[in-house]
Amino acid sequence: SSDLRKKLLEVFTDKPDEYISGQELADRLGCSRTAIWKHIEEMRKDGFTLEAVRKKGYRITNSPKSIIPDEIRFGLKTKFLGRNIFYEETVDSTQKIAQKLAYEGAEEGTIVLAEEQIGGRGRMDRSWHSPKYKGIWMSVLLRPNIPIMQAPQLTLLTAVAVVQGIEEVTGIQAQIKWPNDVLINGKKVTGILTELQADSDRIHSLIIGIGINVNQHIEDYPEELQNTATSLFIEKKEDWNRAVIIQAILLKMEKLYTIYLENGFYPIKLLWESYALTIGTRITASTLTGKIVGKALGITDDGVLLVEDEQGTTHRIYSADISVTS
Ligand code: BTX
Repeated sequence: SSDLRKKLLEVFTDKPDEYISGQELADRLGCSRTAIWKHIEEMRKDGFTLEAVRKKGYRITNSPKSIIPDEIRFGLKTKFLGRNIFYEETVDSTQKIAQKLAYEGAEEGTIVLAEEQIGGRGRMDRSWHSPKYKGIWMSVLLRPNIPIMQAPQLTLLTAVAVVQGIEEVTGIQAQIKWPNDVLINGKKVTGILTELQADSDRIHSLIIGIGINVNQHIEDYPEELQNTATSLFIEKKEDWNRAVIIQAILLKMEKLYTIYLENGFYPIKLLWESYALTIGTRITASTLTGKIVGKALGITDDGVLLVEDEQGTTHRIYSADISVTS
């Protein structure tokens, strides 16, 4: 069926601005008009926009290289996550836009999407490479009624949703490196950055930034990232429809978030640990105050990483860069 898709696209590419009748498509592809109709519907689901005009035929008016809001809305199964979408082609950082929207009272579940970020941000003032049309650069606004201390739990929850969404769409099994990296074969495919606004000790809004490398080729990365970063394309040599991945992740995230609000962090924690690369292995945690080498035991309910050193002492790690030691 991907062969048929290819042929269909060739026919449409040959006559880019013309309508092509169902009969002509059927003749060129050697199949029935019903089969053509089925494939046209499939293309629509994959994010193509097709015009169908009686007596004239079909014409493609938009291909799925963009992630315009309608492309996300069409097929989105969530109740509130991603129901309110802000989209711009080029932005400084989707985080900044989401912060402004949050401040102005935007509803929970609002998302901000861009095709390209000029000033994409990571943690601790690091930058996030966000080239045009190649990835998912998204900020999600949540308003959970939880104490500030629990905010890291939502970062962990998001990592689980990303792993599940990627697996559902691509079949690729990604892993999580504490606290917020999603890796495939040891290379970074996703980074997550959580920022919050709070009064006294309650969270007012939580802005979860998710950067997913989707269709980059290795040469799309600056040299210094070529050995540490990967993309879904690089892993499977296939171009992916970003809208479908966004939809899958939003649905997973909404389900997990609902479980979280009803049952607390424990069920999320179990899932997180099942995807975690570092649990049970020997790691080096580089913190601001020094290095701790030992076995990663798991995470606490606050999302704190527990590491047992050679002497048998357990350390609580709040913030660090982790590398796997063998
Ligand atoms: P982090 O601080 O864990 O990772 C940032 C580091 O990762 C960089 O210093 C660099 O070494 C490496 N890096 C930069 N870009 C990429 C990339 N595309 N792929 C792999 N590695 C890279 C992770 O921070 C959090 C990133 C969140 C990005 C999202 S995108 C939507 C939202 N808007 C925004 O500005 N940030 C978030």
